[in-house]
Amino acid sequence: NRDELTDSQREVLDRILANKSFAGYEDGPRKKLLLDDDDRPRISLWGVLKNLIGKDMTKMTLPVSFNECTNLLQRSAEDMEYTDLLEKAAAIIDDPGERLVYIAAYAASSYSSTIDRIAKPFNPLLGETFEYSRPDMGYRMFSEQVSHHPPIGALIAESPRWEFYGDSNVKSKFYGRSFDINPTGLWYLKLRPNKGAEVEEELYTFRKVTSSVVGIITGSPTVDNFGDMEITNHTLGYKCILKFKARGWSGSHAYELKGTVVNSAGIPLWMVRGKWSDKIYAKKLDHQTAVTITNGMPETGDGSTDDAGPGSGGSAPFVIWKVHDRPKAPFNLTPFAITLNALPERLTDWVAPTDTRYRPDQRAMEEGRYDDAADEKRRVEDKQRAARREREQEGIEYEPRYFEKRVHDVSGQEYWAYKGNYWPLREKRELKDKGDIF
Ligand code: CLR
Repeated sequence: NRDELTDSQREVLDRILANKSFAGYEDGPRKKLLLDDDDRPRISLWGVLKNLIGKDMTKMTLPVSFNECTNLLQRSAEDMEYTDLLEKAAAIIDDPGERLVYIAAYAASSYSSTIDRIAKPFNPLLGETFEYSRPDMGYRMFSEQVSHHPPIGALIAESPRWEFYGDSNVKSKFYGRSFDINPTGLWYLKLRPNKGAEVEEELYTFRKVTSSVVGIITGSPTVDNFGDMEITNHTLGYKCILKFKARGWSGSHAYELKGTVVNSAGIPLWMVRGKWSDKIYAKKLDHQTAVTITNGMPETGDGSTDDAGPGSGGSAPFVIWKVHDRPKAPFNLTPFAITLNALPERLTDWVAPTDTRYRPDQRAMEEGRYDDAADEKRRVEDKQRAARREREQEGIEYEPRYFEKRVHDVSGQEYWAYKGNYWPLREKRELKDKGDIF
């Protein structure tokens, strides 16, 4: 309901609609792939990786059977799966501490999609783009590969109540025992709470934790996600330190996370606890519990791991996030990931020629044509190299089409800012000649 929106929320809604950002998406999200089963040949990871110790992912040429049918731009787009948490935080949560609890759950939720996905996403080509609109959820998202070495994908998602932007500057290295992936970019989240909130707009930032493929030598590879994530509300000074525990030797700490929300004075107000694979709980701390905090982490005392536990005070824990069901699917994709690469007839009128949906190698992979996928992958990568050589010969410096480097006025850090030009070009159907990379 437009009347219920604040001025700034309404402004965004009007811009999204004026650009006809939902045109082409009328058929609704795709429910299944063409394939019922991926039937990829099973190869020993260690057998292939043992000669590649010390290398990063971009310098490994692996057989396509190590790939899944997505790419890194689409893996970043998977951050949109649980944006209902952002909607909720902005629309109905008045307490800024509790809002941060929802933002923390959102930041953790994207890791649920890493389970059983031991496969290499395709590397986006320089200048490749990926758009994704969800009329049913009220947002539009756009991303572009802005650098090839190092691989950097910039992304912006816009909705009346929130805006999410940043870049995934992925550093990876194979250490022999484990394969570590560090997305080093800073992510920004603008939240526009509903009428009546003490602020019109809040800015949050956070960095992703380390993802790591472990169990390679033993033949039971698993993705683990671990490290500390600091989520900051720059507008009100609240902070949440969210600790992702490493699986450990026995796997006894698998998926666990816990964190505390503190206000600008450092007083702990909320506790977050749970598993990024399953459920996350929140618990409001009372004054009593706040005092017993030791080195920043509240102790519940009962040692429980899969719920927040009764704790020693404050109100009862409640579930704020629960993972979506995951029926068996090719490449172990989540139902959300399945929706990403769909190219219904009516969408072809709108998307850029550089959109991932037109990538022939990924399309072949998705349809189980693995030899075609390998051939096409080689062809588009050759084309990318040829374009780079041509630029070098002519002394042309590559400039991304839709994002540019700027210094952020709040974080003071360099980031990739959306130039604002993709959706208007799309609206006027002027994308047809914008790039030939496949
Ligand atoms: C994790 C969630 C983040 C974004 C992100 C970036 C890079 C992804 C990572 C996620 C998950 C694990 C990942 C990684 C790139 C490579 C790695 C997909 C999605 C896979 C598992 C490495 C496979 C190694 C091969 C040798 C098989 O928000």
